Amino acid sequence: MIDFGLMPIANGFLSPENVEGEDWFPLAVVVCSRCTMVQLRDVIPPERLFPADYVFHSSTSAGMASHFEEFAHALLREVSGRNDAFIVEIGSNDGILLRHVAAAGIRHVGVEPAGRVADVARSRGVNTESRFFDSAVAAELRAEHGAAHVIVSANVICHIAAIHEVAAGVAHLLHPEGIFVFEDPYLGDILELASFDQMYDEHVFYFSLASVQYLFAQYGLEVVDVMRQRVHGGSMRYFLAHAGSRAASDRVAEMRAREEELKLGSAATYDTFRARVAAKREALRSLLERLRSEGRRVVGYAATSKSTTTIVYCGLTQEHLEFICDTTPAKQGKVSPGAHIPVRPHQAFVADYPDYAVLFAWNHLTEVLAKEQDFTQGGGRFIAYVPEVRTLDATS
Ligand code: DWN
Repeated sequence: MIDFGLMPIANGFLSPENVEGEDWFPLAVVVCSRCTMVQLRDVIPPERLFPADYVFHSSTSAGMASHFEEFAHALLREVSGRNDAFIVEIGSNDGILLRHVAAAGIRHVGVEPAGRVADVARSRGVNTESRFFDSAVAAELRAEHGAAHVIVSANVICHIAAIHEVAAGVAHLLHPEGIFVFEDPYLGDILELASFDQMYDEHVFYFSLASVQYLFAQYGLEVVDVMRQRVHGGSMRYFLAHAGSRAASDRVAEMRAREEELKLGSAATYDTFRARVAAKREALRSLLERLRSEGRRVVGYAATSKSTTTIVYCGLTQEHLEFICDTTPAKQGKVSPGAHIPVRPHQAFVADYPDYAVLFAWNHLTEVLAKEQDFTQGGGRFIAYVPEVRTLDATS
């Protein structure tokens, strides 16, 4: 579908003294002709991508904190009235969701392999096991705690190359009347927005309803509802249950009909996507080249995972971006993967506003614009590249 060539590890922020010998891996996304699953052609072992000191903390965005609070309360309503309720989260990160379940006194386990974020979750009262979820872990959890009434996962299932292990584990662990709810970036939105930067080593799968139905049906699980979500540039929340245990909402058939219109099985769909992505690369590069020739100061705003694909694919260097500001302490003082652009604290941005800031956290646009009014009202401009390359004015 699209071949980005070689890429460094998307979240592999490096100390400046360690840039020699950085590893590069092929990044190409392909489409299964049988089930239309869009997925990475080559995968990197998860231990390499999610080490103990993995740098992404879910709680870095206020918008995401309130999204997960609402999500947790919806799940709590699902189990209300059950005094034996048991909720499992796959990839619970720093406990952004499960802390609300813990606060409600509901039995729960978060399965989170990355040790540092798991410790943050524990400090918030979340029962956390630092392991990769698979069918063996599912069997152990069921033996120890009983079947789960809710299994939940957000922005995690699409990261797990061993997806059949996950599906088998969920089918085994899920209570006969239980619900498995997960959300991930939605292929329909990625194609519509040409958000090519969602494509990086951690995102193994780019789900559609069709591909999710095909996959989980092999394990006796059926999609009974879907809900579109605005987060992360457009996501889909899928609700699955043991086949025949719940009636499917009309939304499932409606969404399938919309996907037929998207022509996810047609090569022409991906040809269009590839052409739009290539045009965006040229537009972003030429805008930044022009600003450089005019002597404008430009920085990157947020050292997101997505920024690695954008920076490397578009051939951006410190000549284009003086630095990237980011609020995550573990990224500050490091350099970006591949291009080795310095990552500085947010204070570096505020202390000496640049003329322009490339918004790598475009999925948090509303939150960022609300908190950066001093920058925009002082004449500073954000540059966005999703859905198209453009300079945002102060009222965007
Ligand atoms: O799937 C994934 C998603 C959910 O989160 C992961 N594979 C990793 C991660 O992706 P990302 O890094 O692209 O996520 P975000 O939420 O778009 O960006 C987070 C980064 O942006 C953090 O380093 C913090 C930074 N940030 C910032 O510096 N200022 C974020 C916001 C909102 C800000 O105002």
